[in-house]
Amino acid sequence: MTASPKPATNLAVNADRLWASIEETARIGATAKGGLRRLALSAEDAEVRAWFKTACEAAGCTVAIDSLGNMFARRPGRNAALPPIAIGSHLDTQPTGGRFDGVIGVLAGLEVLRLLQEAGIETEAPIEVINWTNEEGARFAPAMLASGTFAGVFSAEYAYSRTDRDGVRFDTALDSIGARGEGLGHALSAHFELHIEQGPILEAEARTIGVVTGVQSIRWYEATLIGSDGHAGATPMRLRRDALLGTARVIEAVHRLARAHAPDAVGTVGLLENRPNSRNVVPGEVFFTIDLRHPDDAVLAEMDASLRDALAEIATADGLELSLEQTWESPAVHFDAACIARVRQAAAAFGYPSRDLVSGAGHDSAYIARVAPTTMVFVPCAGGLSHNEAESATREDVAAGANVLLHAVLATDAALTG
Ligand code: HGY
Ligand code: MN
Ligand code: MN
Repeated sequence: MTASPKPATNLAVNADRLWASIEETARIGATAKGGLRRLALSAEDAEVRAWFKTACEAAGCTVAIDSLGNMFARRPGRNAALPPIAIGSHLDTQPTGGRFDGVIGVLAGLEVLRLLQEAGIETEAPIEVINWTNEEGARFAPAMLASGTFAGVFSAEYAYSRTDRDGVRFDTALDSIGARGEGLGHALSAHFELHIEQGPILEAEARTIGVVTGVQSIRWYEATLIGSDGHAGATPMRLRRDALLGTARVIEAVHRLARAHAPDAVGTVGLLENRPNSRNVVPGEVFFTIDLRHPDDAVLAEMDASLRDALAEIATADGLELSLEQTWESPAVHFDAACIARVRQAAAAFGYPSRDLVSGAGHDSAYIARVAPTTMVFVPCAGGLSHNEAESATREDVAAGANVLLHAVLATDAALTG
């Protein structure tokens, strides 16, 4: 490939081609309501991974897979000694997920590869588009498990040992779709991620681009309340130890705790297994999860203490046994100032209205920020809706986000060349 002239600033992605790729991959794991079910390391995940590999190879890349199944589509640059500039996100989804969460980040990366190949532009550094395994944490907790392992936050053994709610281990699932590659961890010159905001701010303020300055703090818990199974007809109310009633009180307490730290705190009980779950048995045991978040680590630590007090009080008052384990903590993240500035400049160069914001959702970039200069680009989604089959974004906004991503990457490459 011959050296090419400096890319024109009016270089823009092919919006139709990018949208067509989103539509094409949306058929893999499509749900009846127009969403996606592509759980990590499922057959649907395997199918979209194969699609992604073929598309990247057609765009002139080599595709490597590491020991966690992370996929790296690398386009060579002039200087092979430079670590690649990465564009990463995820192709796995929630069980009733949307067609844009994670997907636009990976497919916008593919569009950048296609555009550079079409325009015959040779960058100084290699460009690497990454599909991070199991970002959602819906099947294997915690979220961002594979990018966290790449960043050295978790050991590979820990990641492999994580099981889904059917008891299937991560490594067993990885091997079941032939997604276990080799090696773990390599240098990156930078990491950029395009994502829908998954919240209401950009749409409400009619902004096209979110300049993401960081990610809020997250804590996940697993809990079990144990009471006593009983006959729904013959057990007097005063003698019951109803674990589901206790769980209902916990759910109310979690909501009260988040409201007490409004407007930034959020709290969710999202997964619940009621046992024996029979219509005429007083529930004797409930397993459930708690997700607490706040932009400030110190406030989240206070919320943690209040949560523990509240749950202990409920268990005592209802005569229940409580086991509560914090299973994940992802501290607040501040992204790289130079990368943020390039996103801001690229948005301004295209005349896209933008604003800074901190991500409410977790992302692979939160962990990759520990090992490489990292930031994110947000675009609006309708009603701020996400993790919902009705999730939607416009073709224009997705293309705008991809243009900002493209030029932030090219500006990074120019800085590396300089
Ligand atoms: O949980 C999250 O914020 C992300 O969707 N994994
Ligand atoms: Mn996501
Ligand atoms: Mn998600």
